[in-house]
Amino acid sequence: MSIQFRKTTFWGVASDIKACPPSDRPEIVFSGKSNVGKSSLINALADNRKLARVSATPGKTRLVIYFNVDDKLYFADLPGYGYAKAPKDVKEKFNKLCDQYFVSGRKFSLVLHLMDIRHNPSSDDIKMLDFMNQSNIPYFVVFTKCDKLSRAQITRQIQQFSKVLDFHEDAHIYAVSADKKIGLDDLRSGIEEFLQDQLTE
Ligand SMILES: Nc1nc2c(ncn2[C@@H]2O[C@H](COP(=O)(O)OP(=O)(O)O)[C@@H](O)[C@H]2O)c(=O)[nH]1
Ligand SMILES: [Mg+2]
Repeated sequence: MSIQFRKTTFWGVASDIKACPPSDRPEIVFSGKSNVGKSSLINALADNRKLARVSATPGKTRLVIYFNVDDKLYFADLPGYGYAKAPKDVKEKFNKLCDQYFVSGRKFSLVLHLMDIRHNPSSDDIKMLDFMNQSNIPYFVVFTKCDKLSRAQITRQIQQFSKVLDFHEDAHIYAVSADKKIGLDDLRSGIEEFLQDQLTE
């Protein structure tokens, strides 16, 4: 069976955990700090520029946004953490929702943790990776905006990150560009393969 990523539609927004859709299919969570390229990656995977609103203003995504992928799985676009510009109370609300999501016992299949290939990991990235390692949460690491560097630089950055970050041995690592459509098929296949036993039809 294969997933038609092009058949991705907006499902809705959840302002708290109770408003999330029923856990009736595998859920893929997009995590990573604001502006790392979560919405752009969702659009790129779905090959639909208009799907998730891509925002140039950090911290605009305030809720969990759900997408229905081919009636087979959900994409969950989590509010990014580390909002440099958001007021403190807003920041706390985002973080609370984000935390709530991960400790709610809500079933999700896989986290795609996004990091900008050009930037050093933030302390939130390190915390998130530690948390997922300790909680046995399956995740892939997705380096974004790879159009900004040469192939050699990308390889060097990934080697460097792998030295300083504690990636789980099962965590696949991808280098993508939503803008230049680099690495998208690899990521789609990785998701499909990962979900093979969880998809019913
Ligand atoms: N050069 C480049 N810019 C990107 C890429 N993906 C996203 N961006 C830009 O990064 C900014 C934030 O993207 P967005 O998807 O809204 O990030 P989000 O906050 O994580 O959802 C926007 O200005 C995008 O155009 C990419 O692959 N390459
Ligand atoms: Mg976004």
